[in-house]
Amino acid sequence: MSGLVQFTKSKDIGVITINNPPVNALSPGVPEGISEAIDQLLKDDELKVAVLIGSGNTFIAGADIKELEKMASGKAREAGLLPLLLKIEDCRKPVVAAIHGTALGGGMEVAMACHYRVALHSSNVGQPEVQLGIIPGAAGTQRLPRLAGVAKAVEMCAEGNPITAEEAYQLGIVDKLIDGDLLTGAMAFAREIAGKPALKTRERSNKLGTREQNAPIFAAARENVRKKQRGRIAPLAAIDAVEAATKVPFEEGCQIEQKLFIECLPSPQAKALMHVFFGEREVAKIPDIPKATPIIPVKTAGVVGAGTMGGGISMVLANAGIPVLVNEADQAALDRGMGNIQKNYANSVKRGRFTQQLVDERLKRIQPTLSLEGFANVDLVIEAVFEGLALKKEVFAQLDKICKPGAILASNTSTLSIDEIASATHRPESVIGTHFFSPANVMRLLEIVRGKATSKEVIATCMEFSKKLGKVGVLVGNCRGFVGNRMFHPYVRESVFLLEEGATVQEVDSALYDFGMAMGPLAVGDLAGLDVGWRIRKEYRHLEKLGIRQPFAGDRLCEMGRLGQKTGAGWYKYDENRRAIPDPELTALVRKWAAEAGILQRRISREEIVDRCLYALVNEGARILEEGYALRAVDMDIIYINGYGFPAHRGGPMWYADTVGLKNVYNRVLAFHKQHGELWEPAPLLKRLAEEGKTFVDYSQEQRAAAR
Ligand code: 3H9
Repeated sequence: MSGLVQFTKSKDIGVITINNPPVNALSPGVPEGISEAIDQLLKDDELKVAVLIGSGNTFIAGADIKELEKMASGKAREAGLLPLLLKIEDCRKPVVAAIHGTALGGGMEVAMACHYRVALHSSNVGQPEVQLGIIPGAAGTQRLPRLAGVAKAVEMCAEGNPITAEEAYQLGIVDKLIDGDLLTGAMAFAREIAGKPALKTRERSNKLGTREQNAPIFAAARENVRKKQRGRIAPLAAIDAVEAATKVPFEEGCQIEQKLFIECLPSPQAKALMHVFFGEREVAKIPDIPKATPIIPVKTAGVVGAGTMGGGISMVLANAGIPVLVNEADQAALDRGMGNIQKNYANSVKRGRFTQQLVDERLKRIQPTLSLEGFANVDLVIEAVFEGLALKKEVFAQLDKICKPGAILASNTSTLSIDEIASATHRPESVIGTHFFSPANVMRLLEIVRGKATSKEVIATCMEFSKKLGKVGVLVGNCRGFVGNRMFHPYVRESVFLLEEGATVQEVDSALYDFGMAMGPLAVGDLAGLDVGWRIRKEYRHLEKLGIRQPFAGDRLCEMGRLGQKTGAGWYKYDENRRAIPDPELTALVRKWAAEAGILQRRISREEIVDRCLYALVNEGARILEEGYALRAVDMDIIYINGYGFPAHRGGPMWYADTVGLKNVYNRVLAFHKQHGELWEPAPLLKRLAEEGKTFVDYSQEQRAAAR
C-alpha cells in the first residue's frame, strides 16, 4: 500500500488512515491507497467494519489542486475518483468517515460515499469547488442533495461556503457528533453499527423533493448567482448538476456532473481562480524573511484617531479578540467616533450578522481615551489620523516618547512615506505601514508597507497578525501610493479622460462593471469622496510636468461642491437613500468644459474604455514590479481582488494581462502612447516581456529562481 494511506487493525475494526500532509489532499497515491485498504477490509474475515480517518490537522481537504491545474492544461489525466467512491459505497462491510478539521470537495465526496459520518464539533464540511471555478467532480452534486436536501445542497454547491459540523448534523449529513478523541468516538460508533444493514447514499431519495417543490429553489439559486457571483460560469453549472440529481437516476446524474466538470476545468475562470487560491497563500511568503523569524506577541493595541478608518480598525482589532484603546484629541470627536462604532455594530445585529451578546463583548474591548498615556503598555499602535505628513510625524514623535520598547508603531497612511514618518522616532525599525481599506471592518486587504529600516520581526509579526485579523496581508515597498493606489491613479485618470473625450459617466462605469469590477471607477470616486483625490492632487501639483495633459473635470466638480455621495452629488446625483441617479446636466457640463479646453469629442467604444482603464493600471503595475515595490505579479493580483473589487475569476490585473497576451497589451499601450502622449510611455518590463513572448508569471518565476 502507498505510504500515503495506512491500514491497521483494532480487533474487528479496520482503521484506514490518510497521511498526506499538510491537508490530506487526494494526490496521486491516496485514492489508490484507500482502494487497497478496502480490498484488505473485504479480505479479512475478522474485520466487520472500518473507520476512515485523516492524520494531522484535518480529514481530506479535497482533490490536489496542483493536480487539477495540471489536468486543466492537459498535463495530467483525470483523477477518476468516481469508481473508488462506488467501491467504498458497495463495500459490504460498513465504512465510517471520521471527520476533524475540514472535509472539503473530494474529501466531502469521499465522506458521503461512506456509509456513516461522525465528526468533531469543531470540524467543517463543504463543496467549495466553485470557488476554484469548477464544480464537484466526484458525485458531490448527486449525493449531497440525497443527504442534506435540495435547497441546502444547491446553496453549498453553488456558493461554495462550508458549514459547521453542528449544521451538518442537523441536516443529516453527519450521523453523530463526537466529543473528545475522534478515533475513540468513531470506533465506538463503528461497533454500534457493525453487522447492521447500511444505507448507500446514492440509493436514498426521500429528500429529493418533487419538481414543483424544487423549481422555485433552482430559480432562486440562479438569480442569486447572477447577483452575487456575476459573470461566473461554475456556480450555474453546479446548479444544473444538482438539478440533474432531482430529475434523473444517480448514474445519469453523475454523467451530467462529469460533463459539466470537464467543461469547467480547463476554463480561463478555473485557471484564474486556482491562481488566486495559490496566490493568497504565496503572498505570505517573503523571500528574505525566514519562517522561523521570531514573532512579537500582540495582545493589546491602541488606535490613534477615531474617524472612519480609526473606528473601522478598532472594530477589526476588537473582532479578533484584542483589547484596544482608541484615542482622539477632543471629547466631541471621540464621542462621534464611538457613536459610529456603536452604529455599525447595531447594523450588524439588525442584519443578523452578529448577536447582541457578541457585539457587547466586542464593544467592551474598545476603550475610548483622550490621552495617549495609556498607550505606554500596548504591543501595537495603529495611527489613523488625517492624511498629512506634519500631523503624522507629530503623532509618531509622541508615540516614540510614550510607547514601551519593542512596541510596533504602524501608520494607516495610504500615500505618505513610511521612512519620513519613521524619521520622527528614534526607532525606525519598529515603524511600519498597515494600510487598511475602507470600510476597514469589511475589506479583506491589508497592504503592509515596509520602510527601509523596518525590522524583519516587525514585518513577520504584521504578516502573521493580518491572518488573525481575518485579512490578506500583502507586503509592499514604500513608494508613493504604495502598490494599490499607485496603480489606481492612472486607472482613475483614464476614466476621467474618457469623460472629457465624450464618454458618459454611465458608459465608463458600466463598461468596467460589465467587465466584472465591483463598481465603476466614477461610482467609486463618489463613494470615497472626490475631495480625497483633489486634496492629494493639489498637494502634489508641483510635481506635475508642464505640458502633460491632466484630468480636470474631477477638480471642477469639487470646486462646485460636488464631492460625491456625502454632498448628494458627484459624478452622479444621489437620492435620500444614496441611490445613484445619472445626471445629464453633468454630461453636458463636462462636454462644455472639454470643448473650451479644445478636447475633441467622439463616440468611444466599450472596448476602448476597458482597455484604456485597465492597461493604464497594468502598465503602472509593470513599473512597480520591475522597481521591486511588489514582490511578485501575483501580489498585485491579490491586492486588486481583495482591495479594489477586481473580479477574482479574471485572476487579478496582471494575470488578466497575461491571459490577453503581453504582446497584445503592449501593442495597445503603444497605440495609446502615440495617440495620447507621454503618460502612456510603455513600462520597460512590459516591452521586454512582450518582445520575449513571456508573461508576468514567467518574470516572477525568473526572479524567484535568481533569488535562490
Ligand atoms: C476538489 O476537491 C474537486 C473534487 O470535486 C474532486 C474532483 C475529481 N490541494 O490554506 P492553508 C496547500 S477541488 C493542494 O495555508 P489552512 C496550500 O496551498 C478542492 N494543496 O492552510 C498550502 O500550501 P503552502 C476542494 C492544498 O490550515 C497548505 O496546503 N478543496 C490544498 O489555513 C496549507 O494550506 C478546497 O478547495 C489542496 N486541496 O487551511 C480546499 N489545500 O503551505 C482548499 C491546501 O505550500 N483548501 N493546500 O502554501 C483550503 O480551503 C484550506 O487549505 C484548508 C486549510 C481550510 C483546508
